[in-house]
Amino acid sequence: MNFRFGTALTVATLLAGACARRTPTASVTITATDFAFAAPDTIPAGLVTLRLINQGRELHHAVLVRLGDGKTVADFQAGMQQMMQHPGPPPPWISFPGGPNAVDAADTAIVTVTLDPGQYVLICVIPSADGVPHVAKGMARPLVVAGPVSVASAEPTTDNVLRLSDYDFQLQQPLTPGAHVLRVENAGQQAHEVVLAELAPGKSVQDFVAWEMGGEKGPLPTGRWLGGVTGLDRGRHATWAVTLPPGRYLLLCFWPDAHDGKPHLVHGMAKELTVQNRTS
Ligand SMILES: [Cu+2]
Repeated sequence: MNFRFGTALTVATLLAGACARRTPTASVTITATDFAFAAPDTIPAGLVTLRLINQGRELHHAVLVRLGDGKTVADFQAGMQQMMQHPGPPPPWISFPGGPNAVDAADTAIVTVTLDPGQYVLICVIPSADGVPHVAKGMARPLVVAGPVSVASAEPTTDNVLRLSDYDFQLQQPLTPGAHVLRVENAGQQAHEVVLAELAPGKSVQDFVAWEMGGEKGPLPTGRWLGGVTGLDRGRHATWAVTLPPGRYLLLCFWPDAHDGKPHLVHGMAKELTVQNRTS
């Protein structure tokens, strides 16, 4: 009894000591519905964990867009109009620090990113069955990231690294079933994203690429969508927490190519992988 009490006290003291040395990472909840975001108006700069809760019926994600100095939300909307008429890379005055990628209804996507102070917009560019991206149905919400940057937060501990390049996904080690925290690095020249989708039974990566190239018609060749990291500029990294049941999955990047405007998944950023217990 006394021993246990003493142990608990020691652990509590150690935890208190550890917490006192660093500022805890800020945590922000973003709720997606069909078709709106609920989120705080202002969040602190620095390391922040973003939890996207999908309370809608459709697939949603939260792309974080940072607007260049002097640019307004109205400028951004005009830029989006332009992009919808002429698909291609986004305007040069916006940047992408990463955000929580697509999850199904009732699921949550969790990423930790470093945000510089500035004016941001949260958008969902996933299209509905009518082909209209959710951003055009109301899924755009301004967000102010206010300084100063808190310096003491520690990055989450990770157990694997996913490297994005032009045009590939490289895992440091194979993914196993269970809970993981991945460091996602963009080592390419262009911005990239990663989203993980379960393959529907009997479907392959070729079926997915064919579906995308065919204008996204007919049923998706996928099952559950399990999040990832939305648009991430070159040289940046984010941390992605995901729990994986065993199965067959796709890693995908839909980012429009700087040269031909096609989604990166047709250039090789569609990778099939099997998540299974390692046999010893
Ligand atoms: Cu890409």
